[in-house]
Amino acid sequence: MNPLTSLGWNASWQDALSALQKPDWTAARVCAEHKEIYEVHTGAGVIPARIRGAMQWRTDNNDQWPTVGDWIALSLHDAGRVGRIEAVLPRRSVLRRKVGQGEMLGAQAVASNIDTVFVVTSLNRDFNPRRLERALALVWESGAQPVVVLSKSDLCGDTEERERCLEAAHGVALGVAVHIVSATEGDGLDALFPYLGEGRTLALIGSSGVGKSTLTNALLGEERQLVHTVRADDDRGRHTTTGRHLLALPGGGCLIDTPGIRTVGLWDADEGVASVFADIEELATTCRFRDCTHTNEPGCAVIATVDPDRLASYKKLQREVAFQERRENKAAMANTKRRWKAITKANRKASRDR
Ligand SMILES: Nc1nc2c(ncn2[C@@H]2O[C@H](COP(=O)(O)OP(=O)(O)OP(=O)(O)O)[C@@H](O)[C@H]2O)c(=O)[nH]1
Ligand SMILES: [Mg+2]
Ligand SMILES: [Zn+2]
Repeated sequence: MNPLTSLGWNASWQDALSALQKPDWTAARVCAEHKEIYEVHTGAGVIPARIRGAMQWRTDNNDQWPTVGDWIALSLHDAGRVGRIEAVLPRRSVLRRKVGQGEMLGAQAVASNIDTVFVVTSLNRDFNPRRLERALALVWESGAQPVVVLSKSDLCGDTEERERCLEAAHGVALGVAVHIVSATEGDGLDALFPYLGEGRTLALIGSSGVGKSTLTNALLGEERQLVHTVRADDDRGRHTTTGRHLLALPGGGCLIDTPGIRTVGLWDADEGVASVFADIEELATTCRFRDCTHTNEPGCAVIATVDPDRLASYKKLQREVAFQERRENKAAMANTKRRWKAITKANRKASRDR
């Protein structure tokens, strides 16, 4: 089989490439991103590639920069030893995170064209349903399918504790599969294999130290990703994985290991929030008042039913989304104003010159 097919290349990607009408450009997939250089898989192997007219990309939407997982149109140079990224084919799914602060706030594509995202969280003591909720919102928004992976089951000897975590995970991850694994012991991995295979792309996200790279190595069947086994305080501290890497799996398909995201930033996650809290949104339709804020209104179906902690995090996420929308609108308005100013100026000059 064509190695690119194994990585997910298919007829509809071919159509997207053909539509560019550049017979010299060839298909490739971004495997890793360094400062100015990308590693891309051409089917014949992995080669370094630069991007066409860097300045042009930079002034464009930052979000359109090539990212790990992107299918790209590549031109080959130097007898095929190096490539140049000519275009990014329209993404089918994209995982984004919030970067920067204040006025510099923006979204960064973390990985694209993913089918399934393993949201990894450690059973150890790090387990935090609120964080899981946020990560799930991010995944729903990306267009990929989330799966919860509770890791390090070997460190959680207490069955009661395990049950509690499992129940809590099911509670926030409605309709999402939850699996318990130990990557070091090899327990529970069988249940993960159905998500892998020819043409499928998997990504792993989760806090630093939860065991994403250890799981990656276990699924690869070889030690490809660096893991600090001596790290005693294994749920905190430094980030071992520093970049995102797309790795081909021996049984077909590929996976993207990511560095731990310290805080899962939300971006344009309105739909994501709605999916995670589908039950609340559903209940809200039965509140007595249509604009019920579920705070202290009489006849509120939400307060009566939903766990207060869960309701609080629902509201917090909603506020966060609303805040980001306002900020985006502001930025959009400033942009329009700037453009109008330029147009008016040009018009004035034109009428003066006439
Ligand atoms: N006991 C046990 N330890 C594990 C397991 N999985 C990972 N670890 C340990 O947890 C620590 C962190 O594992 P990593 O795989 O590097 O974690 P990571 O999520 O990739 O972390 P970052 O790359 O920093 O985001 C290491 O010391 C691993 O040996 C497991 O299933 N059981
Ligand atoms: Mg890692
Ligand atoms: Zn209500």
